[in-house]
Amino acid sequence: MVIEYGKTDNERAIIVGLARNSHERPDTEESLDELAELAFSAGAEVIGRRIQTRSKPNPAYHIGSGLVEEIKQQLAELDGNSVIFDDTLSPAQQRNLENTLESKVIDRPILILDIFATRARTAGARLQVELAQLEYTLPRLTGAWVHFSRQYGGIGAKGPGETQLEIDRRQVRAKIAHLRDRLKKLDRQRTTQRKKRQSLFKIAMVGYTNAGKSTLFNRLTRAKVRTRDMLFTTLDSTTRVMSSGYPCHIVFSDTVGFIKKLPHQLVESFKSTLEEVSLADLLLQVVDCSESNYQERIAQTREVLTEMGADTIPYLLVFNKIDKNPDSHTNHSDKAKSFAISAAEGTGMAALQAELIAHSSKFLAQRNFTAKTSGHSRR
Ligand SMILES: Nc1nc2c(ncn2[C@@H]2O[C@H](COP(=O)(O)OP(=O)(O)OP(=O)(O)O)[C@@H](O)[C@H]2O)c(=O)[nH]1
Ligand SMILES: [Mg+2]
Repeated sequence: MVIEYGKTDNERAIIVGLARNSHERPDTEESLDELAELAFSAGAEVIGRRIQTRSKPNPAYHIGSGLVEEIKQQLAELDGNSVIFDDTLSPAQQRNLENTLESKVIDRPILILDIFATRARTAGARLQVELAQLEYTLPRLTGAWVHFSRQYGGIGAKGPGETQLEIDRRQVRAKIAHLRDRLKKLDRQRTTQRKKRQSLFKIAMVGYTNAGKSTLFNRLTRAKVRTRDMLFTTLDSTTRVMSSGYPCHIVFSDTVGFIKKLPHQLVESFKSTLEEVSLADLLLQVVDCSESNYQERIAQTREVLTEMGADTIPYLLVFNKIDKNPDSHTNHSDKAKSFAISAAEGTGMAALQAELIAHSSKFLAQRNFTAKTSGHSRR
């Protein structure tokens, strides 16, 4: 992946992951690769990585206290100033680590929130990110955390809004209520638009970030949504209605991608953006099959869909980027129908579109049947 964020905000970080046993180590390695990519996207330079195998996280420090000391030394030797953990830290763990390491301590959720904050462009996305950041920060508003996060700045201290994160809990709660209120107003507009589309067949792209959802969306609708080789290019939803070549009008939606350990505050505050997904009649689950761990990513996407209550919506697995990896798409254990395509080159699109036509015909027949029968029952 080409990462564009060369500038580093002077953030020099050691990244840290835990494996429960030796079998889990390769997974932790992969997860740390992704964490490094996230760190780089957020403007940090990764100067070291550590993995510890232990059956249970240490309640005080997440990792063992011996490793904490080693990391402290390594930070001093390499002139590092922050440590990024792959797992969510409890407020107490974060506080203890910052006090002992005397440096900034970040976890994966705060890193993801930070990237969202940098990428948010539209009013809706900015409000939603700010809300998620405040929800995440609220339980962490202790003297020590505020002291460190304010002292160090950089990752974890960025916000899309015009105001700085307030340090007083009461003020934060009031701000949360205010943001919810503003979001509700925005939602009303979205709801009106959605109502107009209620009776149409709705298809939404879902999947891991950078899988090629927007590229597929553009190919299906001839839209020009921004696509890039970087994490979280799309943060808002785009919708296009198509009829040419289909038996009825189809509403296609492109929206924000998922990632492993997506902070639940983000899922919660992006609820309205993600309604394009939860209200869809069919999901196209886009999978980048050129990634070695694409199987795991299928499962992680399904997990987020379950969290959103969208796991019962029918879906097709769309294995994308077959131009990079022509064979791997056949290896999957999922029961859903699958298609192998290259959204970039247009390969395999005919079979996928034939399936969409079949689904929309079925939808149309069902809608007509329902209209007829409910008409009879009224008489
Ligand atoms: N080789 C190849 N690259 C592709 C294909 N489809 C998409 N890409 C590239 O993959 C990168 C990500 O594509 P996007 O469409 O932006 O992915 P996305 O899933 O919308 O990503 P986010 O919005 O960041 O979640 C871009 O650089 C695309 O050009 C494909 O079929 N083959
Ligand atoms: Mg996209």
